[in-house]
Amino acid sequence: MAKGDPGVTTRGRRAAPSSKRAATAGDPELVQLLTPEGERIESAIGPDGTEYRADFTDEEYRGLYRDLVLVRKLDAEATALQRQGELGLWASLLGQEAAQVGSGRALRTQDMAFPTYREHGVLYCRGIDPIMPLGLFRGVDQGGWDPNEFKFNMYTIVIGAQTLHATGYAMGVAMDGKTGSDDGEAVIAYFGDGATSQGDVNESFVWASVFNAPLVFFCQNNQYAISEPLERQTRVPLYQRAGGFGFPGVRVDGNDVLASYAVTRHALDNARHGQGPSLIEAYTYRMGAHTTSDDPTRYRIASEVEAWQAKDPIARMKAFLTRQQIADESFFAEVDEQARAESVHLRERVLNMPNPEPVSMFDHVYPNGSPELDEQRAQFAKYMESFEGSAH
Ligand SMILES: Cc1ncc(C[n+]2csc(CCOP(=O)(O)OP(=O)(O)O)c2C)c(N)n1
Ligand SMILES: [Mg+2]
Repeated sequence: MAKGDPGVTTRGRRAAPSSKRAATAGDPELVQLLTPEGERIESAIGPDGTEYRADFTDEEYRGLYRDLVLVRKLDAEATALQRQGELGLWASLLGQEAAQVGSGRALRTQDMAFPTYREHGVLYCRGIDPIMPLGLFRGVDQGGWDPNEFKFNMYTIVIGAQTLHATGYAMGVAMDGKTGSDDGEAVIAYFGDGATSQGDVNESFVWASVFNAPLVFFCQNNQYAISEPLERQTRVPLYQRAGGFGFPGVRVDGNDVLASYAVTRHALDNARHGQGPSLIEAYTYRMGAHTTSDDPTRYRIASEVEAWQAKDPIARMKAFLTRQQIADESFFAEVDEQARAESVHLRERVLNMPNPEPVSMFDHVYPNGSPELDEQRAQFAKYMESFEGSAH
């Protein structure tokens, strides 16, 4: 989606005016700009009094919808490929599209992202070929994209570890004097609700805070860490943890792409201007399994999933576009057709991915190689040659 700077306006710390909607009915702690029914809320007030709004052009609204649909379709294709034995594993983002597209589109070109293993939507927004994570989960490469080129680090499966990497990186950004202006750099670290119990994440909070690092901690609270429910991670809303570490926290409706965008853009801009870290808790739900190795029917009930299906991030955007006459049936059909064509293309390319030569495992260990590695490679090549001609 081509985007200049959509009208994200925020006003700092002031009391919520009664005419504005501070939150959704029933939950006074959730920044929301689009209800599950697709009703647009003009502005929302965060816990520190910040007023969030996001006014896009019609084309930008349609672009966000297209992103959501494409990201979901490609993810579904990857799940199907795993089921057919073409991928070793897949961690689906089903239900988390708005949190990822909203925050991913809020990044400016110079901003750096540190993902977990589920950020396929953010990866897509960074302009990375969506086949890249499929190569990783097919086991034919280690990820394959250049983190510096796309400003999107490698997937990290060790829970919470990337928050430390992001903190060190963000401290470096500040030390290099790259903050303090509109062109400043900001960093975003993604992690899950379960990860908030990890020492790494809490240590990152401490370091980012005391060094005033330009870092946005973006927690997708999808209610589960595999089978472990949120109630086993915390007794307080996760965003409130930030206060104890000395930086602001906000909870956003992670199924609302507009609010996810507005809150993330505001936090990133604060960071790039030298105002330090913040925590965003994107309140969402993992509608599918943890990964294709998981069976969620063992630990959660169907009615819970159904309740969240009613809050579907794509359905509410579609309802909004229809209600406001920003898009019609022909647009929705065209997006569906694009998604179908791109997923077919993805499938064809995955099936044609070459298996790596075993000796290639020695590549990329060091940027410039090493004599020891050269020796090991030569030994291994000789070993592999010994099988040539035999049926092994
Ligand atoms: C350090 C570490 N411990 C355990 C695991 C196994 N593990 C993989 S995913 C996961 C749950 C993570 O839950 P959450 O942080 O909520 O992220 P989600 O997958 O729900 O997005 C666990 C425990 C791991 N990968 N790394
Ligand atoms: Mg989780």
